[in-house]
Formats: sequence, C-alpha cells, structure tokens
Amino acid sequence: MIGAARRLLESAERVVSFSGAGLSAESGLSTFRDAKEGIWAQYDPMTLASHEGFEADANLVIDWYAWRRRVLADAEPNPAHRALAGRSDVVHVTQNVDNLLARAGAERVIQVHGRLDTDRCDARCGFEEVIDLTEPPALRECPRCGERVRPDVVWFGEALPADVWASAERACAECDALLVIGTSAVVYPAAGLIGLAKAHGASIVIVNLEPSGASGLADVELLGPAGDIVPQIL
Ligand code: BV8
Repeated sequence: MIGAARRLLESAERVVSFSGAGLSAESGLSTFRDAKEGIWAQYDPMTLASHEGFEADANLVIDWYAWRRRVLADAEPNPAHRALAGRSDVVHVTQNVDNLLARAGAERVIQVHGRLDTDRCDARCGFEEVIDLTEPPALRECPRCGERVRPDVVWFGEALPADVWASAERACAECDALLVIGTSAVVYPAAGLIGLAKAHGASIVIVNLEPSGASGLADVELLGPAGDIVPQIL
C-alpha cells in the first residue's frame, strides 16, 4: 500500500495536502477528539471554540487559547510536517490553526480555520496582531474600537474567510492527487474539500490512525501515524 500511495503521488501533476489535527498530534498538540489532559479535560472544545462559549465566559475561552498557545510555543514540527514542507510544489490546505507547517518551512499553506498565532478584533474593526505564543495575552479590549480581542480562528458557527476558502476550493478542484492527513473529516465545510477533489477526478490518498469520514473516498488508505507514513510516501 505504501508503494501504491508513492506511485499515485509521483504520477500526479498537481498534489495538494489536506490536513487536520492528527498531523500535529505527534508534536504534542492534542486533537479535537482525543481525551483532553489536565484542567481542560472537563471542557468540550466544541463549546470553547464558539462565539457562544466566548460570550458565556470570555476569560475561560481566552485562558484555554493561552494554554494552547503555550503548548504550541514548546512544540516542534514532526517528520510529517517536514516531509510536507520539503515539497515546495505542493499546496497545503489545513484545518489546523497551529503554525507547525510554516515553522517546518512550508511556503504554500492555506489555513481554512484561521491561525492561533494571531489575535483580531471581535468586531472586525481591522485590528489584528501577531502574538508571542510564549506570553499569550489575557482577555483584552481592542485598542482601536474598545470591543473585545479574540484569536484569529474560525469558531463553530462562524463562516470561513471567503478569500481563504475560495483558494482552498480552487486548489482542491484543480489537483490530480489529494493527500489527506490526520482528519476525522467530520467538520464542514472543510471536510467537503475531499469530495470536491474526488468529483474533479483527483486520486485520494488518506493517512490516518483510524478509518474516518473520508474512508469511502480513498483510492489508497494507510492507517498509522502520520510521522511514520508521510515521509515514506512523499
Ligand atoms: C460553518 C478552529 C456556517 C478553532 C475549528 C451538522 C452537520 C454538518 C455541519 C454542521 C452541523 N452542525 C453544525 C455544523 C457546522 C460545523 C460543523 O461542521 N460541525 C461538526 C462538528 C458537525 N461547522 C462550522 O461551524 C463551520 N462554520 O459551518 O459556518 C456559516 C456560514 C455562513 C455564515 C455563518 C455561518 C466552522 C468550523 C470550524 C471550527 N473551527 N478550528 C480552534 O481550533 O480553536 S475546527 C477544529 O476541528 C480544528 O480545526 C480541527 O482541525 C477540526 C477538525 O477536526 P480534525 O482536524 O479532523 O481533528 P479530529 O480530532 O476530529 O481528528 C483527528 C484525526 O486524526 C482522527 O481521525 C485521529 O484518528 C487522527 N490522528 C490522531 N493522531 C494521529 C492521527 N492520524 C495520523 N497520525 C497521528 N499521529
């Protein structure tokens, strides 16, 4: 199966990678669906990663992001990030808000769910700021308009940024092979990119620990850790 995946990816003109939290799991970032450790185990990420959660308890939500930011500051790209970054011809569409692909040297990264290393005004007045992940800010007011500041990520129930989404759709519609890594493929509209690529004739290679919502679309499915498998097939 490794050979089949390698041959598929080698023969493809245009390869796009589509990744989820499983790509960064071996870097120590917990995924959305595995058990949370420590004090955050008692909270549901679906609630914390939502505007309702922010309105209900803004301090709690900002403290959760501050914890994730500190974990990210101490994390390193893993061999899967580095193998992807080594392919400057590949466009990397990711659901992940971490910056590990960029830190591994990947240039063409499309983050459809936003970025953890940046804050923005909740009222979209235009204020945004790259933050120091080692000293993440507490809840604060926008220096420009006085509204609250929040991470520049897409929360459940929020629309994906139209320009970013358009470039992700275009990349997935035009590719000949889509390499899907570390996603349960249950979050939409992002997960719909896999079916979009398939509908446009792309071959689908999946690398995941377990079967996922996209398994039925796979031409080749390799079950195992991304850090082991991805460097073998790229
Ligand atoms: C929207 C940023 C509309 C924040 C994230 C009912 C049906 C269908 C859809 C919906 C519905 N009800 C609501 C919706 C819409 C909702 C949605 O899809 N909900 C799902 C849960 C049912 N979607 C939205 O709300 C989206 N917005 O629809 O807006 C709209 C339109 C116009 C105007 C207004 C509104 C917004 C969704 C974006 C949410 N934000 N992240 C933050 O990070 O804090 S999503 C979040 O989940 C992360 O980005 C994460 O990446 C993503 C998806 O999860 P995965 O990446 O797949 O991670 P997961 O843990 O699930 O799986 C990891 C996989 O890796 C596992 O399979 C595991 O086996 C594997 N793995 C683990 N370790 C490894 C590994 N594989 C390989 N190697 C390993 N080592």
